[in-house]
Amino acid sequence: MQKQLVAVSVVAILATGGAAIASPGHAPGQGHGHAAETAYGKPGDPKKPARIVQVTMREADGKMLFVPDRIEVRRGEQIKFVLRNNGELDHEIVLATLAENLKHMEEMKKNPDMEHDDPNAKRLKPKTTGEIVWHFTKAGEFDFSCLIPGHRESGMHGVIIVK
Ligand SMILES: [Cu+2]
Repeated sequence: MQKQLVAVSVVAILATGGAAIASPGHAPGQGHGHAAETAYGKPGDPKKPARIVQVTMREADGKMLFVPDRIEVRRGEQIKFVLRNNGELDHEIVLATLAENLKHMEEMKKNPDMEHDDPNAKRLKPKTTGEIVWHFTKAGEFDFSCLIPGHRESGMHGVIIVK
């Protein structure tokens, strides 16, 4: 019985350690005390009301784009981005500050298979849909981009204005 208890607590410690390692390592702006808060807000709560904003990803005439590419938000508003990839290629959306996304884009060039499973990002295969719920707690101008190498440069970015 005693032995079993020890085994259980070791497992618990390992599980906790694993979770810490699995937390987003390449999401700048995090880790300022409150874990999830960033310069552009924080992950939303799906149980709370959210305004739906549909964003479509696609390619057109050698360009790649988000429709719309300009989204206005009131500070404090929670947005549910309803995402659809209408293109022929994989695409992703990464919400961040412009500086962070530009830096991240360079990292992606070195490591193109980097997968984004963070609350501020979603990667979609062609003809699939997804969602991001984000709570915009801070005013400012932020960026959303597809950081798959070559895509942002082909036009795949937009601006979120939080007033
Ligand atoms: Cu893309």
